[in-house]
Amino acid sequence: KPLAVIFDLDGVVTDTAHLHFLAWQRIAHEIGIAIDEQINEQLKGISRMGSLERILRSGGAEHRYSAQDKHRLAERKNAFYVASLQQLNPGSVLPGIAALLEELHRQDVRVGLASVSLNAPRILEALGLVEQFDFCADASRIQRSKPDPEIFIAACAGLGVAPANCIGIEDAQAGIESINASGMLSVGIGVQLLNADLLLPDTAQLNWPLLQTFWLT
Ligand code: B16
Ligand code: MG
Repeated sequence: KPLAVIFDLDGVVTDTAHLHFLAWQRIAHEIGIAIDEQINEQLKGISRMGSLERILRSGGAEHRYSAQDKHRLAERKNAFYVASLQQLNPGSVLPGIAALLEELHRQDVRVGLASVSLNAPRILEALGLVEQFDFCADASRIQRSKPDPEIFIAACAGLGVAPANCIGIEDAQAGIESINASGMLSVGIGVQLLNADLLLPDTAQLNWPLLQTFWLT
């Protein structure tokens, strides 16, 4: 029976969280809200508009902006963020990931992407990884963001593999909840995550023999 591994992007394949943070910090500064790396932790795996709402709430400013204002702020953040993506290159892939992707293909394990980022296609392009993914869930067609399982279920369906035969890899708590609710096995990257079926400190620990052992036990 076919098996698949489905990756989150930001925090698992590459570290774009810091670039998201710098772009949000610029927007927050412009509207007089101070944000720190701690709030950034809560924005991981959360959609663009969801992130803006949290930032506004943290500054007690959630009622100060109309829907149209919020739309403009989110677009402005994205323009800063997209400009910063020019820094990405194949060297920006996190440790262990490129080797794991190659090994999965050698083992005939299907490879999917479940990122809520609307910029995922251009990020994979910049990393030189487009060919390595058999199916990428289309974030623009996802109605409910992580922790809802929708995006991981869409990735399983696109790969043609039942969730019970898929492993999902995530660095965000919302992402682990999403994987668990989809019926897949969850691998968490980062020591503070709760409820992951397997927890690893960083991506350098990821390899096929380890995932295979985890799968079979
Ligand atoms: P965009 P992931 C997520 O990526 C990021 O973790 C999150 O911080 C970001 O707000 C979200 O993508 C949306 O990104 O503004 O580019 O559409 O972890 O799901 O790969
Ligand atoms: Mg992530």
